[in-house]
Amino acid sequence: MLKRATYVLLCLTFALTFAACGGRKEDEEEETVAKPAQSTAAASAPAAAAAPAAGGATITGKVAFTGTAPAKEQIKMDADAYCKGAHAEPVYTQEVVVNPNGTLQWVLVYVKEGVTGSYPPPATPVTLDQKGCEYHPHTFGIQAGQSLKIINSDGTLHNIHALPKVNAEFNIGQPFQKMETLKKFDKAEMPVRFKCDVHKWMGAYCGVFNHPFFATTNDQGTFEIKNLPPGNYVIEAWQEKYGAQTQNVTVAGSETKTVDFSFKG
Ligand SMILES: [Cu+2]
Repeated sequence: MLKRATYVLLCLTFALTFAACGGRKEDEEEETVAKPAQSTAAASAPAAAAAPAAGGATITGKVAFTGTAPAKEQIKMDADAYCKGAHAEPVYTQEVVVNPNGTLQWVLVYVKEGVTGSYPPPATPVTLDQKGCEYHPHTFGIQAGQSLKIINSDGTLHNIHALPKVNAEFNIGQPFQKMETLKKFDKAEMPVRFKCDVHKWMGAYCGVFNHPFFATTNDQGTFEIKNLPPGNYVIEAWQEKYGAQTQNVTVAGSETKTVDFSFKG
């Protein structure tokens, strides 16, 4: 308790002097503030695709799962009393989430090839919330240059450690509840893993794209990519355990085409 208090005091002193907290490297893009997080609903919502010009084609589909689902693995949060106390029900890893309808949640689906033209990053940030000592959402897409708002909704220390290979790595301590940090990835990269150095069970993935044509499957296993200009595209579906699959699709006008995927356990 005393150690924690000392750390907090040190951080505050540091913050006043250098506007930095958590022992990270200086980074001009980074902004850390302790202020109330946005509403829970907004914070937990899957990362929405940015809004390109309306119109164009829609690609929709479902990611099915066949074979035997791996046994659900319960997360033991005993190492941190706050985390353990945040859950009345057992918590399971999200590496493979098979929905009741036999589909997969948290699959990133995106246009891998075929996008022409440039799509400036939207001004609205994508939110990654640390809540109940889990990341929300578990997988998401973001545009290169778009802000990623990292929120600590927990009354415990989280350390968000991004492990990109193309972009710059970052590692930020967020010791206070309601702390927010803004980060950006400059270049397209897929996937980028996040981990927490304090809670070994915490993990999330994002894809960084030069366009807004990406989506994450929901609890029905479906996805929707909207406003695609006419063209030939390669669509990829990526699942952290089962890897990636691609399909080709051609769209014209404002038609809707279905592209379904299936992963085998
Ligand atoms: Cu953590």
